[in-house]
Amino acid sequence: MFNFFKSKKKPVESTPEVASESELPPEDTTEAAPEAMPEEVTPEIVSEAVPEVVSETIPEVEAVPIPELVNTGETQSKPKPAGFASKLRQGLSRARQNFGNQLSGLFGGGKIDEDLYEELETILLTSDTGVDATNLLLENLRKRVKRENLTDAAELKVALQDILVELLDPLARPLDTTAQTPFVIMITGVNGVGKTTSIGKLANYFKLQGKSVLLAAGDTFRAAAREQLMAWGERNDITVIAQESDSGAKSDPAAVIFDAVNSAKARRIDIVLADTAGRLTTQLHLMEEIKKVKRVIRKAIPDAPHEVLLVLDANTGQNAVTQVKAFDEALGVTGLVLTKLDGTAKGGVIAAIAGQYPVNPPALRFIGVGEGLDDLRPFDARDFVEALFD
Ligand SMILES: Nc1nc2c(ncn2[C@@H]2O[C@H](COP(=O)(O)OP(=O)(O)OP(=O)(O)O)[C@@H](O)[C@H]2O)c(=O)[nH]1
Ligand SMILES: [Mg+2]
Repeated sequence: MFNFFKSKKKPVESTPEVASESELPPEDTTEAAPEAMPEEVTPEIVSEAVPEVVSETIPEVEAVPIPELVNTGETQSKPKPAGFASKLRQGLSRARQNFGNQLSGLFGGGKIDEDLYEELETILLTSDTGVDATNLLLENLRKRVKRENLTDAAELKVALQDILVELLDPLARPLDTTAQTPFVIMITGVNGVGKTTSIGKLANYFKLQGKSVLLAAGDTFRAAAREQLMAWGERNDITVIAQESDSGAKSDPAAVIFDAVNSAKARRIDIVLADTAGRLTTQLHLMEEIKKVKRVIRKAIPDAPHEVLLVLDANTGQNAVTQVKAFDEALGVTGLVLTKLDGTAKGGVIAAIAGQYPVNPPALRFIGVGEGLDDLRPFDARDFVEALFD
């Protein structure tokens, strides 16, 4: 289950409601107790009056015009799709050129035989679809060919599209943020996958729905991470809770996020988006740290975080599947965000994830197709497949 809430930034933060670690209730007995919060950790509310914006880590965010359709050599007889459908098409142009063009070669005509299935298998595997999903897709395609007495390869395109939609549709479960206030979303994932950027885009997404949003700068590890999030806060005109930059102390991400959640509670903010530092699943101490963050959030709100969003980079191929398993084991992932689909020529990674979970697949909440504020949207299986090849 996933939910999000956003809050509008108040003009000037006069009274930061900062909860120090001394206010933390005792740990649950069911889980390992987190280490005591360091004394120095006193996150503060950083209002939009943020002095500096670290521009080199942040892409320029400007008015987002509807992008032109990329000419991929396909005949564009259909009217130009509007809004995100257009962005999605444009974002997936590399994957479409690669995957779609190979398929059109295959489905150009001729008879359906073993050679064709073999060639399709190769195309799927080299598009990051993974062995399980590829086998499943081929099996379902064969069944359909038999059931519908298809004989011409040209008829396979629509059949494959339908079968892919069937595979991906169970992942398309949108995030409902309405049941709790504040709705606390913890963002996690390996280094550089697009966590912080996705938070900026999500803040914009929720704000456009009229929700109030607050950001928690829980990446206290990487240099400039705080400034990067503050810049997104500034762009979205929302409050960011962060540790003082000049404290010099090694801060505790759990304490920062704990304070942010309490602040959101006090101010009746709809959605808290908590950033965390990137970490490899093999860095066991960092995986322990992120578990602690989750436990400490529960001290502020017992059923929070309401959503644990794992961000995945579409370019990582099969590694994405491994990441889902490892983060889920550590944290109980409730939703996925797949970023950088615009940068990949493959795009089969969603199917690979679906192929791993024939029952109860993880929910793919959002996909990212660019660096702009408006480049992240809820996942829709049919739109995705049609943008991938048509
Ligand atoms: N093309 C493209 N770039 C993206 C997308 N999402 C994020 N990026 C870029 O990926 C880079 C890393 O993004 P961050 O948001 O800093 O990633 P992160 O996971 O927070 O990184 P760490 O905090 O260092 O672990 C930045 O240059 C982003 O602009 C996307 O959907 N498409
Ligand atoms: Mg980050």
